[in-house]
Amino acid sequence: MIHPKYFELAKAQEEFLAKKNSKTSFYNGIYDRYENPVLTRDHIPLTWRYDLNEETNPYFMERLGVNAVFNSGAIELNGKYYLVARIEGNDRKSFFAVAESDSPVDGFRFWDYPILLPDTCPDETNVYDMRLTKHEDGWIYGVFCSESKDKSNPDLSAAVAAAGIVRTKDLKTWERLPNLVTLQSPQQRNVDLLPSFVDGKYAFFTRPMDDFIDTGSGGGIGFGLCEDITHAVVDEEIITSARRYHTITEAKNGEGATPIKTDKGWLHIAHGVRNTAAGLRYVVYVFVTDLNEPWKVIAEPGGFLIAPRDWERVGDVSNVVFTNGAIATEDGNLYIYYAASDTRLHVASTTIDKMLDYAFNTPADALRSVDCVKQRSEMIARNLELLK
Ligand code: M1P
Repeated sequence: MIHPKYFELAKAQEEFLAKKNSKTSFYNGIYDRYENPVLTRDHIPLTWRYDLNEETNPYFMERLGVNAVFNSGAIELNGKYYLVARIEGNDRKSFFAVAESDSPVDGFRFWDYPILLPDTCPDETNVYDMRLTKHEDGWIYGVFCSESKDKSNPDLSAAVAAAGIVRTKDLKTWERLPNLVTLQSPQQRNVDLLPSFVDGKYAFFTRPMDDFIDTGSGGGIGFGLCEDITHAVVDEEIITSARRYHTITEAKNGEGATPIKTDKGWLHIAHGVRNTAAGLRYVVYVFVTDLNEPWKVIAEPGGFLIAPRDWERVGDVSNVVFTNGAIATEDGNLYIYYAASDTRLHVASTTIDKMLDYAFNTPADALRSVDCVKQRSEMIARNLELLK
């Protein structure tokens, strides 16, 4: 017998999932924010959380709760929008699941089951933050963080982060490939695979790290090539977008959404981290790299694109916005899926044209207060002249 409470909760969830989303009054001319998150733990099917059987679950308790739904890879396929979300159970283990919608801003529903990855890494404890790449070789790749206990370190919390790689044609059947090996860097997180070959090779944007949390000598976002994706080895990483003192990327600098090819270069929507008395603060920022030499930054506007605002600031890991997925549609629209405080997933909408204008015409970080004041005063002077 199905517990009667199920029908009550199912009706309420149905109403919640049917809610339309709309733009907020937030304005900066660059992108729009939306009222409702596109994915939350309330989007998780009841069948994933409750045992529906009244005999085995007389109190209708959540048996396998879900804590958060956040950092999601994103892709458009055959006119539908798909998010491969990071779902974190109450047990702190993350896993992936596909949510599908006809709209980029609302209506996302999870498929019946989460993704069961092939179990090829016996030491792997946790997986998260999948980036999806529609590669020119015909596969859709998913690159994610594969986390294991660092057995060489007696510290109970010591862990090792590596880039796991899977591939699929339909988001249903996933082939697991060996984890990426980066010969110069002991740990990796936030790795993105470029959709195009570079010199006939697979091109990765990496985030070299000495340690699981601290990037240490890792200088920012790296770039490296590999011949064989089925045994991916990057011999050499060069730094693309560097971490810099007293900027939004001082503590960490990591790739976000899979780079988007535009007429003017590869558009990167990445994240930067700085340290504060209240802990690490994560923001989303933009840079563009050369189409033919994608390791070369050709535009990097100063400061952040998206920083946590209002209720986005509060969650499991507060003061964080993070993206690992964006969808550029054929008609030039761009949807950036950004998670707030490791708890829920929001969307911002803009266009490729606006992002390129933002990237190429917003002043770069002048790096020193005095130069930032000069930069601002020059614009003020031009404006005051216009207003005369
Ligand atoms: O908690 C904030 C983010 O921390 C990590 O990102 P990074 O490697 O840049 O520090 C990731 O665990 C990410 O999932 C998380 O949102």
